[in-house]
Amino acid sequence: TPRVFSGIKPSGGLTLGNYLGAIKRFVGMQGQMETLYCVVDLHAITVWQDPVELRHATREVAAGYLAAGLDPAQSILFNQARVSQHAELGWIFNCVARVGWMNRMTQFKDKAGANAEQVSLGLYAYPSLMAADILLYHATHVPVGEDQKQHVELTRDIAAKFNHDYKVDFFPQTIPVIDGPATRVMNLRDGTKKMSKSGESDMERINMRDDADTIAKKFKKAKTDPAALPDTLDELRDRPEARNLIDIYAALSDATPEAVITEFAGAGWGRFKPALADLAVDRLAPISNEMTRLMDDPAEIDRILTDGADRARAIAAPILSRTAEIVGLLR
Ligand code: AQP
Repeated sequence: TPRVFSGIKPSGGLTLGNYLGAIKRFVGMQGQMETLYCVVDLHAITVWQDPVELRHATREVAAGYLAAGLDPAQSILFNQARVSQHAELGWIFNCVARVGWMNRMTQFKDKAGANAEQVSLGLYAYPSLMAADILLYHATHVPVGEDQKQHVELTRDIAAKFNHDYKVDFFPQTIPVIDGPATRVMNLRDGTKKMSKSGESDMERINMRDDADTIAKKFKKAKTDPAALPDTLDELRDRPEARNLIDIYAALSDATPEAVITEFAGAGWGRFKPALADLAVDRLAPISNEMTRLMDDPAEIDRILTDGADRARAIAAPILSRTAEIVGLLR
């Protein structure tokens, strides 16, 4: 049976990249298949987090899920640390995955940079825990942004190697679901880097909870090139910043980038950027306001997450038990 799993790290405030690349698409899959959406706090601590801020960010990601339209009656919403089976299966997968596989992960190289000896062992093993997150539920579909494609492919490799090593047909081959115009929302100041929660400058990103003035200012200051908007998508090949703003407009308005180009044919950035800001405010403000309302009652968020964790555990526990049995662990 098809089953969807995905998650977001509570490593800061949610960005427009998280919204378009993940949450908006999570909502679209709800009701079509069984859906589990996790706040992956164990992944967040691969980089040091202030404990008070981590608790806040965990609840805030959950608030973002709820405010954007995820419904606890239709989806299982929970945080990873409440379901201990994630860490347990993660360890088993650390023993299945190969060091050479981890060495090929481009996200690790990007995040560690020249500092690879000093980052946590957890950051290095992150993709193996992510494989556990997915396979603990035998999830078949994982909606993610383009940046996570390599990790989902690694998940498939781990499943295949486990099945091969233990001569079983136990873990499924998961499909990464990467579609739509904004699977890789780029940094507003550098169109060759992705927009990240923890990027250096706040001007690089739109946060889901930015107010209207901030959103307008950030788009106004967003890097572009001197040329006007193009007539065809082809012209955008070497203009990553321009391409990014058009893709964002397309994703927010559920249109194709081609339709956006037609709509703004001949216009300059002076007309396009304010229109983009208005559109972003129109889409984000209701979600942001609802997040603020939800965050006033953290006990209610915790109740939803605890209930979701109980339901997630009911699926995870038998799969972990069976995995341990296959491996030969006495429990
Ligand atoms: N810029 C983006 N464009 C499209 N999708 C994105 N996602 C993240 N950034 C973009 C998608 O959001 C989901 C959750 O990602 P995550 O928060 O778990 O991890 P990340 O990709 O490492 O996100 P950040 O924002 O870059 O966090 P930091 O800065 O803390 O490392 C994923 O599906 C991801 O594809």
